[in-house]
Amino acid sequence: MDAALELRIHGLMVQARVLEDQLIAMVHGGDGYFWIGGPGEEAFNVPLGLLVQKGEGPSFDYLHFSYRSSATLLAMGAAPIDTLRQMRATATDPYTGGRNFANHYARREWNVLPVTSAVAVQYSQSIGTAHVQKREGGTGITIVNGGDAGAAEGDFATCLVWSSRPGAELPILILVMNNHWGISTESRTQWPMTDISSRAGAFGIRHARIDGNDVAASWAAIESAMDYVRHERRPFCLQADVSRLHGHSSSTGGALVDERDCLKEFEAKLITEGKLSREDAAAIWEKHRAALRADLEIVRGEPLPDPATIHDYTFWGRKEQGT
Ligand SMILES: Cc1ncc(C[n+]2csc(CCOP(=O)(O)OP(=O)(O)O)c2C)c(N)n1
Repeated sequence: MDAALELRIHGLMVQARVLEDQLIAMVHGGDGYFWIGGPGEEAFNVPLGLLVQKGEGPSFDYLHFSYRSSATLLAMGAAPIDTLRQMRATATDPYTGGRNFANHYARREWNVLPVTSAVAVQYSQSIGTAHVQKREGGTGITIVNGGDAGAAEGDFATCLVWSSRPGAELPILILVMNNHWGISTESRTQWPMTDISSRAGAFGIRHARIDGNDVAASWAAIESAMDYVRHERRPFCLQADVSRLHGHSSSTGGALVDERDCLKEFEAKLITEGKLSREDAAAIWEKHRAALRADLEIVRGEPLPDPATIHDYTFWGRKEQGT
């Protein structure tokens, strides 16, 4: 990676981290109800977002994300204010109209399917878009990610089975973000293996495990796995070992915990290598903090959903409308 790309990644990582800090503060300050998000996954999630083939329809990548994918969305070009809107559950939330938790995105024009709170179901759903892409040809792929604990669900096994059928292999990049926890269950008490991606080996699926706290390792692994899935039209399973820097969610307090911090490490590396000065780094943090403070003021002035719309987008609402 050249220095310009590294600096771009650093800026997005800072923006993503500041956004998550702001979301946690919103919950503590009464501007939201529940936080769950991705601080500690930025070194992997930002490169992922920059490498996505973004657009609508099967020629582009379909994205089945988890609630910790905020940095990927930002790297794809999402506006941070929209995440604040979802946190405050305003009518202006473009993802769900104020109807779901923060970091539960959905964007049709970028093939971002709705994030669900029920863990791992995305692994089953991803088979559908990958089937379409297999049929259509082209270079669009399906990318699905989820956590280490969720990989124990049948949905993950379903994904391995359906993506590897001989002669009907699917173009899916299957990601497992291993933060070593499922709420309060330690990964080592759940899994006999430390590399969950190795389960894909039993299905003849290529797989790899990387240090997801390392930007360069993440970039290289994602680029090469994507290249394989795009052109061979076969699945690849990649595990990224990451941190969970503020615990599981606001349900466990949301306080900072003592784990490796990919952003601290990356920023220190850029400073040591003379690619970034301490002053410029501080200015980048402050720029994003100030922008988010201003965004929050805007969002505080926006309306909540009209109670009359409560049945919109529900099966009940469809019945009422006779459709
Ligand atoms: C099907 C289902 N079972 C249980 C839960 C409760 N739950 C929410 S998050 C979570 C932990 C998931 O851990 P992991 O898959 O490792 O992802 P992480 O949150 O650590 O990123 C659980 C058990 C749920 N949301 N959905």
